[in-house]
Amino acid sequence: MSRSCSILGAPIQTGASQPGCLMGPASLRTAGLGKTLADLGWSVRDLGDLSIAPQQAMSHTNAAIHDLAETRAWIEVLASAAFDAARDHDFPIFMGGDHSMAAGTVAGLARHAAGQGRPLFILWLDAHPDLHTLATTESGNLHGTPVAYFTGEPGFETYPPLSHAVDPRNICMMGIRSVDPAEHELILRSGIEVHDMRAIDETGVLPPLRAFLERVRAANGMLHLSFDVDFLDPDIAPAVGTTVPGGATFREAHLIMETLCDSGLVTSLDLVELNPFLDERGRTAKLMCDLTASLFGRRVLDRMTRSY
Ligand code: NNH
Ligand code: MN
Ligand code: MN
Ligand code: MN
Repeated sequence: MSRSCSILGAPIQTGASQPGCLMGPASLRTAGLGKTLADLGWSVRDLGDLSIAPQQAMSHTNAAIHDLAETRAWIEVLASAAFDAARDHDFPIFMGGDHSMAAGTVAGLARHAAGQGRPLFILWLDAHPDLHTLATTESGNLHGTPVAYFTGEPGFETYPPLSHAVDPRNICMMGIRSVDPAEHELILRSGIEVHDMRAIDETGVLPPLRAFLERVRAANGMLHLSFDVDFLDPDIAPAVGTTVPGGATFREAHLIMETLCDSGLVTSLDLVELNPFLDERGRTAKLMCDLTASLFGRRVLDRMTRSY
């Protein structure tokens, strides 16, 4: 019997500064995400897009914060939808939407993992650690806050109450190359494993990835991959509002996905921050689909075999 995956759209953009991420799910569907996975032998269920009700404005002592009520509502809806999707399918995929949505998806997945009696691990592929609290964010863009929230940092009284926090020692970040001072301080005291781009330049992606996967396996963990488009170098992935030069290459990104596939350990996925308004003829959306295909079992040799 084939394994089941679900794809669920979260057209949220209130956590970012630039509009456009709300078209992310449509762009990934247009690039053929569902069919790509079905062709790889997965049984694919498209659950459509989530939505939120109109919200009353919420203010915060940090006046930089914008769209708090909408973002909070998205997090609440997503936490519940992610719990349901993880219960009902072997492998849920959450299509963003800006990265504030990970506050919801990870909260729901942590609740699901706790119900299974298993720890939740997070692989965070991003140019940024997204470790601001509502007190420390200076941009006020809430896509910079999900990791601080789901690890149970204080200062999130206006977000939905978190039922199960993720242990910071179960988080591995790769690709990091833009860190604000408050985030740096939190990295040092939290025990989150961070491999910045300099570390990747020095060792390549495989040694830190394999060491992390061994930890997940030894703990019988569930593993959620949260993939921010800006992890990739802007030359190959222009469709993101917060490009940072010096990102992961095409082959580094595929090698990570192929290695994750071989491990069999990944149990859920966020595809976030795709802004189709900034894309060039769909190339970033297609790349995100191809990377997902590598994670779901596409192999160069299989393709050669099929074409002969
Ligand atoms: N750290 C910055 C901020 O808080 C950038 C966050 N932007 C992201 N994160 N795209 O992945 O505004
Ligand atoms: Mn499950
Ligand atoms: Mn991010
Ligand atoms: Mn980012």
